[in-house]
Amino acid sequence: MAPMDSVALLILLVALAGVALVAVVVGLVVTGRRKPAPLPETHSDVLTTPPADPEAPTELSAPPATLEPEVEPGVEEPAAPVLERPEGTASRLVRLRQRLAGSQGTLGRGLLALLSRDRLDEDTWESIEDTLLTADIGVAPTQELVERLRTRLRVEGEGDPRTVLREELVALVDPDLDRRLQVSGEDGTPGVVLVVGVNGAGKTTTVGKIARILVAEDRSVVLGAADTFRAAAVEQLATWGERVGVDVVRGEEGADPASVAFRAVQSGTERGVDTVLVDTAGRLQNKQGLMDELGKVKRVIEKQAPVTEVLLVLDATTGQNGLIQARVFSEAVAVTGIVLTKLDGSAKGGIVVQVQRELGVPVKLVGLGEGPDDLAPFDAGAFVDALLG
Ligand SMILES: Nc1nc2c(ncn2[C@@H]2O[C@H](COP(=O)(O)OP(=O)(O)O)[C@@H](O)[C@H]2O)c(=O)[nH]1
Ligand SMILES: [Mg+2]
Repeated sequence: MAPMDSVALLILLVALAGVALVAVVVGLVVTGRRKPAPLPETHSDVLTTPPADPEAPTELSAPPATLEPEVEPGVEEPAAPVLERPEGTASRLVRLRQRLAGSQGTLGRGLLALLSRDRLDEDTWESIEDTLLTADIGVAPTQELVERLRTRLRVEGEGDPRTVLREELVALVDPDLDRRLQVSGEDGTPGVVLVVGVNGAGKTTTVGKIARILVAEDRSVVLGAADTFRAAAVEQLATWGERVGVDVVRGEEGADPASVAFRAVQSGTERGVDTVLVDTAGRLQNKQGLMDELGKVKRVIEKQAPVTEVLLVLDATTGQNGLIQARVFSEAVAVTGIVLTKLDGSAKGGIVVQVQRELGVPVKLVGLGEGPDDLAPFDAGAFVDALLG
């Protein structure tokens, strides 16, 4: 090879290397830069009353777009998560009502078929009673309902069984209960929602789902991972938070749950967020232990801000067992609302009636699936319409 050729080849190689380097750097910058997070849709306040002070300047009240850490061009970083946009209220409700009708429809259809028979004889009334009991409505409410239906359909001879059944079921579920979630605080403190219930009921999932709804309504949220019993529980909550850009206050595995709850509310208060959601452990070792632990969590939180809502999460598929557990929890801490989860996997929607009676507290939310947006506010009329199809 002639010397001139070698020089030319060298120059060519250097040039190629330069082009490759530039390409790599540009590639890094481009892939490192994330799409701006979509702004959450704003929605009617299905769940909530307006935030206490929407003007309060806070880190978290800014739209999620600003929550993304800045990326220095060319500096390698693990791919940052793109914030999810929680589903809007309108489509969520349409979707979840269909799912509710899917899981509970057989109950309503069964009742309607029985009530539409030409002759409402004793056998038919017995079948109606069985159908109601199977759906976990409970003995006393079943008897009341059957009595009312008998009177109206047989004695008074009212015409349309569907209309009568609808009215009586709605009355049983009680449309007058206040089912709004208290997610706002007063006097500059955040609303504090404490979530309790046995292991596996769906507490952590529900906290995550509520956070998404609040984010979709442009509210600022902090999560407290006060289930310090298992490290996995903290990670599970952290994942829910990360997906929508909500910060999670956590402690070491085995840390005092009350101290984590305290720090979460402290952090939320300092930042002026709208709502702090506190997840708890569901160990039901014994009643005294549970009372001590939950009582302490609540007391410690209330050194800073009142707990505005205590939600008891109850798995709808657990029937009587779930009710017994619910009673224990409601004795340990003053429950203000019930979240009935896994209604998608159970035809026993009648548990709504029973648990409200047992605890004297309204069902405020229902879980209808494992998806991140499968949580709906409970509404008596909509619920009964889903039953009746
Ligand atoms: N099908 C269904 N599964 C649910 C629902 N809510 C929670 N789960 C599931 O129940 C399991 C336990 O939930 P988790 O939130 O960890 O319960 P925790 O122990 O009370 O915190 C998880 O696999 C959830 O996906 C629901 O409404 N429907
Ligand atoms: Mg949990």
